Amino acid sequence: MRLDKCFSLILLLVTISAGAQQTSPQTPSKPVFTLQEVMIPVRDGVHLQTAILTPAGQQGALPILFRRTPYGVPDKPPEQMPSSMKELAQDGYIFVIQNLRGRFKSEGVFNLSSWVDPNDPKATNETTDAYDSIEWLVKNVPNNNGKVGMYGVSYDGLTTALTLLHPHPALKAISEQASPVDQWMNDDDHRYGALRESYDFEYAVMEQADKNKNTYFEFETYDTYEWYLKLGPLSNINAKYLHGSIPYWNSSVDHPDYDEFWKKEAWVNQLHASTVPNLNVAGFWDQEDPWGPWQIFRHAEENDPQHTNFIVAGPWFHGEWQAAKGEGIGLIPFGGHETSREFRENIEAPFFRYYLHDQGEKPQWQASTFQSGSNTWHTYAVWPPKEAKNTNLYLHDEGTLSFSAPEAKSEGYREYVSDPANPVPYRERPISPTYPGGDWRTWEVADQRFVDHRPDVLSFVSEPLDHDITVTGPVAADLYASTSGTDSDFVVKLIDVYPQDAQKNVWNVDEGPKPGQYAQSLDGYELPIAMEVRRGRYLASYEKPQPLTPNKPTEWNVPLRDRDHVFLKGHRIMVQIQSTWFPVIDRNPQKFVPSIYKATNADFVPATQRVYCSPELPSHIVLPVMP
Ligand code: PG9
Repeated sequence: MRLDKCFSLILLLVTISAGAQQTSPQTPSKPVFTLQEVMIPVRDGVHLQTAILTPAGQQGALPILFRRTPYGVPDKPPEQMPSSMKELAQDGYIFVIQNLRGRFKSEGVFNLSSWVDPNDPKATNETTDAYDSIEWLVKNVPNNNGKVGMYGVSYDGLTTALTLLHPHPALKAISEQASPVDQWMNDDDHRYGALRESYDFEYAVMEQADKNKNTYFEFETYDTYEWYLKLGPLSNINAKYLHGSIPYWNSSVDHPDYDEFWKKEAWVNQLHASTVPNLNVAGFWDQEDPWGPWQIFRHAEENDPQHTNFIVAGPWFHGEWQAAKGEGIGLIPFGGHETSREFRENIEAPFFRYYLHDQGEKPQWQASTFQSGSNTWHTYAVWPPKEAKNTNLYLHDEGTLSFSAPEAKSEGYREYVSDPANPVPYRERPISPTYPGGDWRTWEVADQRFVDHRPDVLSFVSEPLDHDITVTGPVAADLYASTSGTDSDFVVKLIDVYPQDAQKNVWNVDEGPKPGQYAQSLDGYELPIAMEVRRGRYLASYEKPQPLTPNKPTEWNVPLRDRDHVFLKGHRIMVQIQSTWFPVIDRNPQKFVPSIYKATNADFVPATQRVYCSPELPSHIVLPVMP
């Protein structure tokens, strides 16, 4: 497989192919695996293209580590050991990689779907395809020890996680990593019903335009902000470009609300027990699937008497834990740690070693994190830790933030005009196409000073902290806000503002980073810790969108997901609020229409937005603060 055909760095790293980026220069160049390609038959007669990588010189029976992907399998063995596999390979595994049905040489149709119908004995889906393939593998792969593990990031994580619904008896352990679970509610395609416009469109094209490759949509301008703005209403995507040719995009258009189509896709709602030992892995700054792993973890927790359900989270972008080292994200260093290597060496490899090789110990914790801010590894007996105490951080109308509730003294609100004709960019322009670009990976840690001067972005900031504040567990915003329109979005960002003297800690290039040192001046850097959007039409009901009453203050609960971060002494905490986040989130017309996919140009209107900060309407962030 050619490297430039791979859609993301992470999948590049996970995918086995020989390339300088993926190999350790010290490793010898003799082949480390032999490769055999087979077509595995599944229950409906479809054959799935599968690459089997057997360690060169294998002695004795080994477990199988299986990965199922829509992105292509290797056609030749790697000459050197990919760094992302080194720690696992040291224990000895037969690695098996399979193309999903309908992708590349695998027969059948690729629906880009997570629907598993437990009541239809004839149905085929990713759960049954995994089951049938494991059945075939344990019977046909020479010298396997009868134990299978599965793992993978993102789509490969989804196919791993879907085995939880009906695992094959030989499947002894899995590590689901950044799997989505409900594509209307969160992760790749929507956030509580708000469309992730650029992602949903570009990804569907990538996977469904051509069975035999990953296709990058050809934009007429490099700055996709400009392209999406000129595109206008969403209906123009099919009218001008796709002409109904991409099934998944058509499904998005046909199902704007949380209807049966999306509820069937929300496979995690069928999961109520830990059916196979599972190491869930999540990135705090995962720009694609930050939410799914926590949902899988929580659903499996409903019934986990053997304690086989674990979660690991770190300050990573999508799949960064498979990078060679993981020493930082964007400009933010991890205090000298090689977090990705440390994760694989100390957590992932021992996990599979215990369940597939019967060696070592079971993890003694339920959750393990690499905590940002303090740059330290932590383990927790339960998640969220019981010691964390929910503490309200209030917004004040003079633009400040504090732990004291607002008093009745001034106006009690702040306001701005949100104009869909001039939306706030989600990252600094030019915004390159999502794939195969590099800047997409780290946009969630971009310095938010690039927007805080805009009149349609409200900033609230605390005094410099006189002690560290450790936030561990689920964070949420509770806003009281109104719009002069009949539909609207509110985006909330929780930000760590670095002190103005951070530059004294810039590291010496010859010596490399030491804890607390930065790659370049981070003076005043505004580092987002959590960001999310809510769409007004879905505040009352996800199934039946409803117009908002103009200018009526309404409570907006904005979940900001699980976190583990220390706001250090001397830093300040900031909250930014805005009503557009483009083009990662489509523009809300701000006038209620039955379906935004059918909105016309005339429906997009400016609106005056108010955020209340009064004793009666005290907008605040809920922080789980550790003692
Ligand atoms: N985030 C991608 C994805 C996963 C599952 C469904 C759709 C998209 C991925 O990186 O694979």
